[in-house]
Amino acid sequence: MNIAQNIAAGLDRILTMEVVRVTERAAVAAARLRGRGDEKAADQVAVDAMRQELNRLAIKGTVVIGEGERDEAPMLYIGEEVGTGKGPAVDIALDPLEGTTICAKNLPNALAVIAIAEKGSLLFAPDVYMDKIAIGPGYPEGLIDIDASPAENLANLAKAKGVGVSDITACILDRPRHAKLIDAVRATGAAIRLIGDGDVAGVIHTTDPDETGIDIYLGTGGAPEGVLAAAALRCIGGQMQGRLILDTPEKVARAEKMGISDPKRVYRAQDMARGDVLFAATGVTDGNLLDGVKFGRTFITTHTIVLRSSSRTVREIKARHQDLDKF
Ligand code: VTB
Repeated sequence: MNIAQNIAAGLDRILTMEVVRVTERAAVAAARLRGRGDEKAADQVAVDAMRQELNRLAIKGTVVIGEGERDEAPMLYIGEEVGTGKGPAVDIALDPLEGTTICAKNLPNALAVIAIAEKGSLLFAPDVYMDKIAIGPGYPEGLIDIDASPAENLANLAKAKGVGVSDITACILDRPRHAKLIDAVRATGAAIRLIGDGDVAGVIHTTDPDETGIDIYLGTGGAPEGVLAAAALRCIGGQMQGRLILDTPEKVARAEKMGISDPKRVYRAQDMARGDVLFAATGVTDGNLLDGVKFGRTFITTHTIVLRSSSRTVREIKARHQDLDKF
């Protein structure tokens, strides 16, 4: 496909490289505030850096998943137009610092993330919880089911992997609301990796269990993070199901306003991120898949993963930034 055809098809291929700079900048900015115990400050610098870089991209972009509604987020709010305005019309889901608390505590797996998709192809998810289940690639479609018990899902996964359930590790957010889920998983003999935050990374980790040690993601986390994770899985492969938790009339009404008519609908990864999708994540703190930003004496090193659904290419980019004045 040549560039003109590519633009016509939706996403410009050049964007795949250009987008790296966006998450790199956000990650470097946040990493300067790693371990300072100030979540807000780390998030703010990441937002500023991401927005600045995003506005240099040759796109006509609209933020559909961002820092919040316009009245609560001054920058990268839902509906904000970003990019130079010249280029493909795209929808953008982003989280300049996914895992603000882990960054503030300097714990593993804080990321700067973005997904860019053809206009109209990302789920407009309200900022509510989403029940999620995800596994990596290479398993028959339908192996996991959000409505089945954890025991059933774990047994089916173990069987398909050719191991015992006790060889399976589930990743779950460490939250009181997950007490029952945690008990149910432990009762099967499976191991759990409890994470403090960062379920985008948690879901992505299922795509490479040999490297990350995680086979399945279970539990409820943010719905916006669910769409970001779904975008990544669309590119790498794997299966995910999510259901919004709309447990009050106010949440149902909010979702309706965003075009969600069936509050109980189960979304698969391909329903949350349709069409051609680009996904990029740069490590802020060291993690299982990505290294964190390293500040050297003469250069800064960043580690980024860039994915594209149409080609399913997984690129890892380790960059040395020598022009330190820019950062
Ligand atoms: C997760 C996690 C985020 O929010 O989505 C979580 O990925 C869910 O909300 O890093 P609670 O913290 O209320 O459980 C974060 O922890 C923070 O946005």
